[in-house]
Order: sequence, then C-alpha cells, then structure tokens
Amino acid sequence: MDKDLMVYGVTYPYQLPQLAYPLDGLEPYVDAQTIQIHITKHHQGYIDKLNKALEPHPAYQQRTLEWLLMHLDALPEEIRQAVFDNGGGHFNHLLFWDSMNRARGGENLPSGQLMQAIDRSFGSFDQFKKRFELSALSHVGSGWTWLCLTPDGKLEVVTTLNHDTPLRLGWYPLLVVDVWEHAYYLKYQNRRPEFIAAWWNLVNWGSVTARYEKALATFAER
Ligand code: MN3
Repeated sequence: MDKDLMVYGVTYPYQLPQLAYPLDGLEPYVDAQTIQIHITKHHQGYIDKLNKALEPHPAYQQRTLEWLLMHLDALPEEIRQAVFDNGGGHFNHLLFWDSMNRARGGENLPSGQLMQAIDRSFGSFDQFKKRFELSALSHVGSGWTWLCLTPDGKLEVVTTLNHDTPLRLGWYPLLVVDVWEHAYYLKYQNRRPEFIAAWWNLVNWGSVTARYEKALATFAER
C-alpha cells in the first residue's frame, strides 16, 4: 500500500461525531430509540474500548484510525484484535452516520459525476441498487454493505463481516449501511429487506459525492 486512505483522519482519544440530524431526524424510516441506543450504547462502547486498548500505546495514539485499520499486521499482538473490532466499529459507524441525512420527501438520487460513475460501473442506478441489496440481504450474520471506489477508478459493492472494512482492500469507502441486527431490530425485527428499502430514503448523496471527489483526488495523487 503506497498511500494511506484518509476519510476522517481522526486520532486518539476518539469521540462521537456531531450528527447532522437530531435523534428523531431519520423518522419514520429509522426510529429515534434505535438511533439513541445505537449511538450512546453501541458506538460509544466501541470508542471506549478502542481508547482503552490504545491507552498504554502512545506510539499508536498519533496514528490515524485509517492507518491503524490498514496496518493491523504491524500492531502489537495484544491490541490487534481490539483495534480490528473497535477501531472498525468506530470507523464504520462514523461513515454510517455520515451516509444518512434527515428524512425528506421525494425521490432521493445521486447526481452529476457520481451518477455517471454508477451508470458506468453497474449499468444503471437500479442495477446498482439491486446489487447493493443482494449483497446486504444475502449476508449471513453481522456486517456492513459498502459502495467503494477502487484504485482503478471503478465503483464496487462489497459486504464485510462483523467490523471489517474495505480499507484493507485498498478501496476508498463512499457509502455504508449497518446490517447488524441492532441497526433495525426494534422497528423491523427480522425484516432486514424492509429496513434496507426504507434506508434508501435517508442516503445523503451529497456526502457520498464529496467522498467520491476526495477518493478520486486521493487515487490521482498516487
Ligand atoms: Mn452498529
């Protein structure tokens, strides 16, 4: 890997992000109670455990979260699993909150350069959506479904297990949905397809486009 992929570039001590919407801002697609528990219990829990694991390791406190996740093999063995689980947990949730926007009415679609890239890579937006849903719905267990830009300029969909990230593939993550049951179980119970169908209404294509531009620039600099 000749260059680290920076999406947030955050370092120790890690903390919750400021959300662009209130806890009930994703209603009716995702309920306020789910968001509140998800942030204050699940996400905060990963942050606390990540900070605790790095506390006795000042050398790694200066490293960005992306660096840690891209160099797991270089980490001391006693913190490797904790960084994989909780660092991944923190990074993935940062992107998940950023991938959504306050619910609005009307059609929710990407535009401009990003839409053209989706058409080029998947044939059409509908084909992309089908591919993304198939990946999210056929995944067994906990995980995350991503849209990424690869170093050769192609958009790809991938689902990772537990808290794994596509950073390790050298892919720049643009959009992600959390398919752990805690992301939807209170409202949707076992009905993951209904959750995903509702979630499309929340996708913040503006933030995805901003990351896409950053990803293009990152790969162009190599
Ligand atoms: Mn989660």
